[in-house]
Amino acid sequence: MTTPKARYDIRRCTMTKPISIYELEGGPHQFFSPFCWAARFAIAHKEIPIDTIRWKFQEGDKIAFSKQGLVPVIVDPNQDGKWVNDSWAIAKYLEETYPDRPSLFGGPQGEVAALLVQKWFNSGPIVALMKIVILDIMKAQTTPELQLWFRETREAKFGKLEEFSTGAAGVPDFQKALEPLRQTLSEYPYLGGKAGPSYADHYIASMFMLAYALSPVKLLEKDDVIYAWRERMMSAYGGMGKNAVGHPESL
Ligand SMILES: N[C@@H](CCC(=O)N[C@@H](CS)C(=O)NCC(=O)O)C(=O)O
Repeated sequence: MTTPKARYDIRRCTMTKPISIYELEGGPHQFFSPFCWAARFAIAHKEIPIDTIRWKFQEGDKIAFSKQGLVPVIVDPNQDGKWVNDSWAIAKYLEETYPDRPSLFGGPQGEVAALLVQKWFNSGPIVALMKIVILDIMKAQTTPELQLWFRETREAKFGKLEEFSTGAAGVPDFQKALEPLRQTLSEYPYLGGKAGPSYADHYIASMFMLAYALSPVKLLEKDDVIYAWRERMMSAYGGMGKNAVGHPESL
């Protein structure tokens, strides 16, 4: 199978002011929010430089202007400082605002397909992944207060974290949950097809970036087509994924 290089023209980046992104950080410099990563990949795909504003849980006051408390939030100085929150809304905003740049969806049909990919991942694989990494997410919080806050808010959703967590023992379940992705990537190098990555690729890659940022657990076997795809995604856009702080031993 041919593996086209992700299109990325760094020169075009200099023609547009950086978009600021409020990005969730653990310590030190571990960017672990999948939703922030999805937005980050999408901005890079549009060949727009990124200005990272580090943000931690419970810093809602810093993004109060967005009238909600979750990241990612982006601020676009090329559009009079317009802000957008929510990774999906950000992808749609970028596609609409920068139609002359490489497309995130490849057209309206691709937009619907990208939404389906997100819904699929969120309806199963995400829980399998959470079981592997949840304790690592808690440990990455930089103060005991934040760790306690993380525990309390997540235990309300998942129950006692030590019981919910499987650590590395959950890898076979996660791999099994990825079967539709595996079968698709056996036929195409990207969810965006032969041309290169699309937003559907960004979304799933962002989940692997969460794991890479915080967890030493190996999620994929080397002979898995998803492994090679993850390598391509982490190397895309100037190696944005590979250059991030994380656990190379987990790859
Ligand atoms: N649907 C939102 C989800 C955003 C989200 O849940 N962000 C998390 C970080 S991964 C957050 O900001 N959490 C802050 C909190 O729970 O207070 C998106 O896709 O952007």
